[in-house]
Amino acid sequence: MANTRRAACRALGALALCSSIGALALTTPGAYAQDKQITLGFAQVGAESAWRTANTESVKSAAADAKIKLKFSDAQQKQENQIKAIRSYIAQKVDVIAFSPVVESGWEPVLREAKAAKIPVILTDRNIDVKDTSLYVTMIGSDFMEEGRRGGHWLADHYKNDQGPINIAELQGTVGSAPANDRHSGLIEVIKSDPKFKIIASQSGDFTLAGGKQVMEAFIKTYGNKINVVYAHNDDMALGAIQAMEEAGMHPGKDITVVSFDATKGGFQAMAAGKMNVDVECSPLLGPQLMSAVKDVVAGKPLPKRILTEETVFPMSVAAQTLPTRKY
Ligand code: GYE
Repeated sequence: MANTRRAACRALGALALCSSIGALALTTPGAYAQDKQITLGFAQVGAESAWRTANTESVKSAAADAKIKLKFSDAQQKQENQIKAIRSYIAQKVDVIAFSPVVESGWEPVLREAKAAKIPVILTDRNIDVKDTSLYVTMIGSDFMEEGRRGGHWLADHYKNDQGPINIAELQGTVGSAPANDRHSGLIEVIKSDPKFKIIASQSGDFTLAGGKQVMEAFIKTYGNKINVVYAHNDDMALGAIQAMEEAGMHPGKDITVVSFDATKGGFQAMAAGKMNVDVECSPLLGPQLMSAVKDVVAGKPLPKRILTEETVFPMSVAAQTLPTRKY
C-alpha cells in the first residue's frame, strides 16, 4: 500500500500534497491497478548442484511469502532454453523477469526484446557481459572474483613455508559462466606472483558431482601423485573428485589439499571428515532480496546496480562445530 501510494505520488510529482491526499490516491483507478498481484517470471539455470537446489527453494519460498506469483522454468544448463523461457515471459506480459544467466555472453537480443516490451529484468546469482547496462535493473549476488582471491589467499597462507612446486589441478565450473571465469581469474590474480604455484591441469566438470568425478579420474590417470591441490569451483565437483581420489587409494584432505566453493552441508560434511581443507562461502539464499527488489522495481523505486551478498571462508577446523548451523 505504502509503495503504491509513493509511486502514485511520484507520478503526480507533488510530494508535499501527497500526505494529505494519500487516502484519495489509494482510491484512484491508477493506484488500484498497481495494487494487483505482481507476476514474476524466473528463468533458473538448472538443478545441477546442491547450491542450485537451495537457490530454487529460496526463490520459491520467498515468492510465496511475498505473495508474488511466480512463473518458474528450469533451463537444464542450456542458454537456448533460458532464452526461450524469457521470450515466453515477455509474451505472457509478466511484470518482472529475473534470471540467473547460465553463461555471461549472448544476452543482448533477448534483453532488448524485454526492454522494448517495457518489462524490467533483474539478474540474480550470475552476471552477464553486456555493453548496455540499461538492459537490466540490478544484479543481486556474490562477487566470484573475490571468492577466487579468497581461495588463492588461503592457499598462499597454507603453503607459506613450502618451497614447492605446488601443482594445482583445477575443476572448472560450466564453461563461459561467471563463477567459472571469475573463480579462475581470482585465483590467478593471487598466485601469479609466486612461481611455486602451477596449474598443471584445468578442465570443466560443469558444476556436477558426476562431472567432477570423471574429470578427476582423468587427472589422476595423467598426473597421479604429482597433484598437490584440487581447486574445485563448487562442492558437488569437489565431492565427485574426493570419490575419484578415494577409489584410486589416495587420501583427499591429506595427500591432496582440497579447496572448494559454496560451503554447502555436503562440503561441511567432507571437511568434518577431514577430506576437504577449505570451503569458500557463496550463498544461494537470494530469494528474499530478489522479492524485495521486484517490489521496489514495480513501485518505481530506484535500486543500486549491484546488490552484493556477504560471505566468508570456512577452514576444515571449524567444520564440525559450524555444520549444525548451515542452512543449505
Ligand atoms: O557455485 C554452483 C552452481 O552460480 C554461484 O552455480 C552459482 C554456482 C555455484 O551450480 O554450485
